[in-house]
Amino acid sequence: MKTLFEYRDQYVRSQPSAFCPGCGGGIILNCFLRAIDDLGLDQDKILAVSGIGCTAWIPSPNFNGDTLHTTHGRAIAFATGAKAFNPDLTTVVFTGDGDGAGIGGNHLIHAARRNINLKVILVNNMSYAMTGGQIAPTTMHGETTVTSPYGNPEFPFDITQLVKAAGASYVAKWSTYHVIELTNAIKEALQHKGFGFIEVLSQCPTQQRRIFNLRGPLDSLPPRILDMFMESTYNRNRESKGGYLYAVPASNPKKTLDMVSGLGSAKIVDHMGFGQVVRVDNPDTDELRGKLEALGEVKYVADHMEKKIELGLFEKYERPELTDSLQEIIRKARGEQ
Ligand SMILES: Cc1ncc(C[n+]2csc(CCOP(=O)(O)OP(=O)(O)O)c2C)c(N)n1
Repeated sequence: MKTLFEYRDQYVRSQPSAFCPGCGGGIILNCFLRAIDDLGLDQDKILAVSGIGCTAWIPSPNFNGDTLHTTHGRAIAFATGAKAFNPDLTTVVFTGDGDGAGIGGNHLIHAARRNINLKVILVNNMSYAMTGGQIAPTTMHGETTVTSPYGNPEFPFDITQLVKAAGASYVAKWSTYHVIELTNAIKEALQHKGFGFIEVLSQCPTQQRRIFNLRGPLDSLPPRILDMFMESTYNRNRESKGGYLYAVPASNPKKTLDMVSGLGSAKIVDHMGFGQVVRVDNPDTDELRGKLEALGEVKYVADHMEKKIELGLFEKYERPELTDSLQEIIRKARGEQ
């Protein structure tokens, strides 16, 4: 097993980081580098393509291989050209949710439809982060951003389902909390012949402090957001254990926490759907529900699966791939058999 320094020296160009402290970009770069290292891929035969935004800086210029930093929303279009011209290149696109699902959304669905052998890592930080945190097509309904100070009036895309429906033959979704699963998914996608898509929920302390109404010092936020990803998601390929409920406070979470003491082990957690809630762990959830509902400080009692985001592997199957079909057309056009 390589040391962190060996990974860095082999795969990362030495330079100051462009990321804000606590950004998820470094985690995603790390997972990508470990995936290519585990697979023994030649970094000189990898092309990393990105558009514009913070996410675009994950490979470019950090990755010590070929990188193509293109225009906003057009990374998949550039990558399609590069891959069609040189099918032997392992071509990986890093795109933000604004870049890939907003301005570049059309390229995304058509690449999935064509089943071109590209890998797309779409980093969903739920806003246009680089330009100040404006609403993106992934911002959740009701959330506060600089362009929705009274709450987002729109509803987001479920990008994973969109890409799956468009025909992608490998689709997975993870978060920056799930580093092992994400690394394995990148490896699986790289080995898959066809359009491979991975959506990654990523932390952006700079913008998400507003979106999720997180208070406290900035350096306390990255681990809190990672915990929030853990608390607000479940793995569709593994049964959820349960044995706990969320008490949504009527006013103050601290007051609710004090009131539930004695009903089970309880703590205040951040939840992407409910905000700050008190999680009460007690295997007898039926009895617990009655007791929580009887407390004046509890506005609502939520089931352990309620408003959770589904992660895991969503699609994996084989079907004809575009660059193979293009090569066949070239052979035919040249009169070769
Ligand atoms: C054609 C064009 N429109 C708008 C911009 C301004 N712009 C730069 S980055 C960005 C947002 C990127 O958001 P996202 O793709 O979600 O990436 P993030 O920064 O969140 O990683 C925008 C709108 C641009 N550079 N080019």
